[in-house]
Amino acid sequence: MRAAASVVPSPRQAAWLARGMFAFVHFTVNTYTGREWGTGDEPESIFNPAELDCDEWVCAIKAAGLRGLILTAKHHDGFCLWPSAYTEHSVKNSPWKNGRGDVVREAAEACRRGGIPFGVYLSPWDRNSPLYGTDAYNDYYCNQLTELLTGYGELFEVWFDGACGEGPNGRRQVYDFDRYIALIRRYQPNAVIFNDAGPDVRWCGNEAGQAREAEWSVVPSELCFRAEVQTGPGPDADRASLKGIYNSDADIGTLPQILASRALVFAPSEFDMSIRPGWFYHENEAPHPVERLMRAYLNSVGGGGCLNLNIPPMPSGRFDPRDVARLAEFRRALDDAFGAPIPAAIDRCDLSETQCTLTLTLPEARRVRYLVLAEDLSVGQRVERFVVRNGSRVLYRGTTIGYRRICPLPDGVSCGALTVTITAARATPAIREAIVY
Ligand code: FUL
Repeated sequence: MRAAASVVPSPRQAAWLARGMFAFVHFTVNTYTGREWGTGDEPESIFNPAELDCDEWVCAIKAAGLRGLILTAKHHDGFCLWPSAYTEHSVKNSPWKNGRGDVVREAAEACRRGGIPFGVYLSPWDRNSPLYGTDAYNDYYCNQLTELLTGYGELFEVWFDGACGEGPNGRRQVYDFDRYIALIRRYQPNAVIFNDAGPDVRWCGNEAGQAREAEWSVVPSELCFRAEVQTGPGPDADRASLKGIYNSDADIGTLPQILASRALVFAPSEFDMSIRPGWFYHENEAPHPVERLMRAYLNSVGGGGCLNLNIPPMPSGRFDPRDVARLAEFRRALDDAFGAPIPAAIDRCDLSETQCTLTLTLPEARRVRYLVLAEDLSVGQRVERFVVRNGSRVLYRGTTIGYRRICPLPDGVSCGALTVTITAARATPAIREAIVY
């Protein structure tokens, strides 16, 4: 338990957590065919974003409060949005800018101008490369990764899709993730790496912005086996086996698992979802209502992870005005909810080594909507259970806090004081923030 309570984020993970939310941009030949997964034999001639304006992307993204952009430099269809030297299947053989365009460069530069960090998605699954399914494909992939890691300035995240389907010759590939990761550490030591198995950031397990009840950032190494091990085996490790545990399981990082694990790692959740039903642009799809985006925010950022919200460009290369309007509306909803904290005096009373009560006294009785709690993760994630009350009325019951927990309070509740009682923790709770809205 003590060991579990002292597993901590790396500096790059801590910086990533502080980002809160950022944008995904899914763009490739699918934008022109209407598919979600390209087949790999799309002609390069269909890619022609005549009105591409990445400054407009960045502007819409920033207006929503998103702090970063991850571009699909290559999706499963294998088409490269930059003129890779290792394939002909790229922008260089498209009519766009007479084959002299580079979407990755334009996006990276627009991010730099706009002051937000840039990241890349490079699909390991490649339905175009004739090398796919052979050892030579890993060289090909590493060459492309190196082009991206060395040619476009600093990257804040590299996104490894776990999808592993068949290539053009019907074969599957054994991905050499250790080699890919070593390249990233060498050229972009500050970038976090997203993958099902870590090392830095794990998939939340769904594409709907849904958090589990307890969203631990401290998880068994059996789940994120590429992350750095920080403890020895739990007391039940010899009797139990966590083989087969996966990101979409309901239970991740709870006590029985911690006790049964071989070792623990720090790997927070990334919640990837699209503003629309599809990851790629389809004209007949509409953006989700703002309530759905808010719900995803409360679950993800409010569940101790980061939200990665996809906005797919249209064939012209621009964002759909409906998406831009929805992003602005999302920002207004966030400002309305979290724009004005109510100053509160905080009193802490320790009940035992692992239990305490925080009393938050407001200047006067006010209508409150949210309580936001945060742990000091530099000493480890500790809180397992807590309850929020106004007098004797229970307003919220929670499990983990982690980097941040947003507690929505019952509609219209008015109070002059709130108490937060931490009823179970793995060590003395270290609360960094308790803010009322
Ligand atoms: C999945 C892919 O298959 C989807 O097309 C999309 O890129 C999503 C973010 O990841 O694994």
